[in-house]
Amino acid sequence: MVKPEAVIFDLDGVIVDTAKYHYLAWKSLAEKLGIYIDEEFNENLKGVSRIESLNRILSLDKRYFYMEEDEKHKLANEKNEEYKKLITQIKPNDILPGIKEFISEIKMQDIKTAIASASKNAFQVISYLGIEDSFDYIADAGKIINTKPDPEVFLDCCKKLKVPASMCVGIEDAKAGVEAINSAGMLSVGIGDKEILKDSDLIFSSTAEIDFSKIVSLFQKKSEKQN
Ligand code: B16
Ligand code: MG
Repeated sequence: MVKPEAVIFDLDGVIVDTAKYHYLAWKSLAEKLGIYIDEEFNENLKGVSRIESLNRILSLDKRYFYMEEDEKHKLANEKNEEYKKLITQIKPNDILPGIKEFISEIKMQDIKTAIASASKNAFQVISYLGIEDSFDYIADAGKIINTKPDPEVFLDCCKKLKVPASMCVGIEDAKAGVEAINSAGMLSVGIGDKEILKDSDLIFSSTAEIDFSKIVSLFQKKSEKQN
């Protein structure tokens, strides 16, 4: 029976809900610039790199259509300092429902695990959660040149795990992330809104709903079609 050899997880929005902290930090920076953002707009920032998130916020106000790169980096850094303060609240209990059980289930079946996050704070967040040992590999976002929706971070995980992309499953909460998994040639599992994540091979409305048997059965169907 064919089954996946690795499961590659996004971090923010799949393992832990850090979106609320990213949002608070961006909102506070945006307010200083006289830009208003709400939670609906924040959806566009999920899975997107720090600098691209800033670009999307600045594009809301024509006064900021042009800004020197140095100035942008200063602002992005300011947001990050605020974010780093906020995430000190993260505790092992904040791991999203069902994730611990899901990781134990796949590990019992000798399936490898990795983290493919766009966040340069990923190692810190994982350490606050106390789950460093749950993963065979954690990608370093600082070394990834092309961010999601480019597949680079997912392909980096496959390479380090020594598993072909076609034998991997990727789990994401963001549209850009699902696109990245699909372009990597992996089976994509979306967590969240059916409309936003409609390009996923399989969607669960929340982490509590993740069902490994459904993933395996779809994985088998997909492999049969390809052979
Ligand atoms: P940082 P993921 C992404 O993490 C977040 O979803 C996104 O909102 C954030 O801008 C990005 O990381 C960069 O994060 O500023 O901490 O480097 O969902 O790919 O785990
Ligand atoms: Mg995410």
